[in-house]
Amino acid sequence: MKFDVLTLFPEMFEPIKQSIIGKAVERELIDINLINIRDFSKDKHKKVDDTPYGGGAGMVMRADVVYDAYKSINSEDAKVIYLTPQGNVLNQKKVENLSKEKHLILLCGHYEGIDQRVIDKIVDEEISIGDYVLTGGEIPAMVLIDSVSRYIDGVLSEGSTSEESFSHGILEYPQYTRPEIFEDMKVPEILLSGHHQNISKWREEQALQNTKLKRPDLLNRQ
Ligand code: 58G
Repeated sequence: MKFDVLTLFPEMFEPIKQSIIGKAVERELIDINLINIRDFSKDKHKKVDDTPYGGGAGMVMRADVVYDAYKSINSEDAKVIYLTPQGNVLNQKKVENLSKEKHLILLCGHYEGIDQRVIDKIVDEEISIGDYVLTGGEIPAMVLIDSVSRYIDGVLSEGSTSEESFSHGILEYPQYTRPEIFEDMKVPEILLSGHHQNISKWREEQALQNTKLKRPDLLNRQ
């Protein structure tokens, strides 16, 4: 999977080069290419934004600069996504479907957003990571890269995405590891029994109870 990211702040993507995603990049399972939109400003002051037509607060990213940055990418067979609070809200099903694409171009806005004309011209889908406003699309882009990359073959250990929370539409069962006793609290006896059938049954019950308690809304969905 290739991710091209159009952003004014490529340095913001340093954290995603850590841990599991960093390893996946090293192993060439995924490729994350950062394009600095500012490099495409023709202005001597490298300006990328301007005041909104019609008035109002803040600055708007210029259509021509964003378009020139986009045109520097080979976008054949790429899906272009604009991260915006106005987009379709991301969920696990959507993440799984996006992981089937070969090439995603992620457009990150800042300030009051991007001139609508370039959005209309190049964007295939608008996606939001939840109903709140952020200062930029960079964190949502990282959320998308992280969640989608987990579905790329080889990124996680075998079975990690099919077994997990949300793939069955309910929450996870609780996990325990050593020590067997922590601050007077014992690990549930059944997990030490070695009886795999009973353990599976217990975990299913725990997952269902957990969901009823914490996210009852997930159980009333079709
Ligand atoms: C209104 C406000 C429209 C994604 C800001 C457009 C991006 C939240 C999300 C914007 C974002 C989300 C400018 C800053 C998009 C632009 C960006 N905020 N919920 N902010 O996924």
